Amino acid sequence: MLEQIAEIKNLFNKSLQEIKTLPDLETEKIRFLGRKGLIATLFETLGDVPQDSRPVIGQQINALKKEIEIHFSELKNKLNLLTAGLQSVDITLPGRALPVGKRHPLHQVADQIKAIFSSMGFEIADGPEVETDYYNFEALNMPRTHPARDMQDTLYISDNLVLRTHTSPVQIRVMESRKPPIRIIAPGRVFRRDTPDASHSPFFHQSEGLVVGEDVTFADLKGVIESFAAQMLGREIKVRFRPSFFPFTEPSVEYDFNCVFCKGKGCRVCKNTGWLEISGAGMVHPNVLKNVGYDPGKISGYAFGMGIDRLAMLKFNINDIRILFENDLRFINQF
Ligand code: 2NM
Repeated sequence: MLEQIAEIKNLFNKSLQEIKTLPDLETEKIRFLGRKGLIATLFETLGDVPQDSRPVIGQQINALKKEIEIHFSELKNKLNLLTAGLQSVDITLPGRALPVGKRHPLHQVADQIKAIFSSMGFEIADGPEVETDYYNFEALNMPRTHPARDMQDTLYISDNLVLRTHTSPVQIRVMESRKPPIRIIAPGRVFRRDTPDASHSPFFHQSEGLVVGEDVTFADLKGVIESFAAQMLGREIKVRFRPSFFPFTEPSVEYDFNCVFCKGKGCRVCKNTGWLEISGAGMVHPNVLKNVGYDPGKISGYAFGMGIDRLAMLKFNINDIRILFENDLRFINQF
């Protein structure tokens, strides 16, 4: 009799391993606990057991019955959850990666410019894209007769309002609102009346810089531009300054970096000169300082421009400015 009990216990343990679905469970439940099931049969044979050992054997059969009932009941709960789809997820599997957007290449370059100048103590300034004639031209010593003010080059909103052609108006607004010392860069979108082609777009991005205070010199400007070039494009990049003219700076320069493609040896991109034109810079014109209420006898300053699109094109070897603005994912996903 004890052997029979042990055998049914074994059968039950095997059965537990094999039950995978609720119908399996029902079948097995009937096999063990049904009216004509294995446990019922055990109870029936209890009559053949000698009288004095019946209570002990009976207890053992009852204990096995309880055990089987508890296990079946637990298994039933588990299978119910599985069919409800709850624990059907294997929580040990690694999660599915969510598609995450990326910074546009222009933003990556703008972020880098901001980080480099921030590390040199510059603040980031911004201002409106629609500007008055005064902030975009007049305050910058660009008289009414200046060719840049021609309808051919500037997008006019009305007689007095333009889409800013540079971010210099931001610098004027900051100078008007504070006393020196000032050290800012003004990154942002600017607009020109141009027909798009590989090197022209009616809007593009600039980051101009401005430092004003007592004893600010042209040497400071050179040092800051050189440090920027080294951090942006590498230590080996040299900087060259050439005399130029802007109405808002005197003296004015244009500055070039060593060609990033041939490192100055000469190649197709730099037309064998070894140099790439970057932008312009200079000492802020005394008239501009006067316009914002500074005394040019006490205060001096330098300003510089830089094209964010142009730097992005150099950095990522892009030969057409228009693809920066088309938002074609086949292009953007490469960065
Ligand atoms: C350039 C080149 C040279 C410039 C000047 C000023 C201001 F407001 F201080 F007068 N802001 N930016 C400047 C000077 C910009 O871009 C090619």
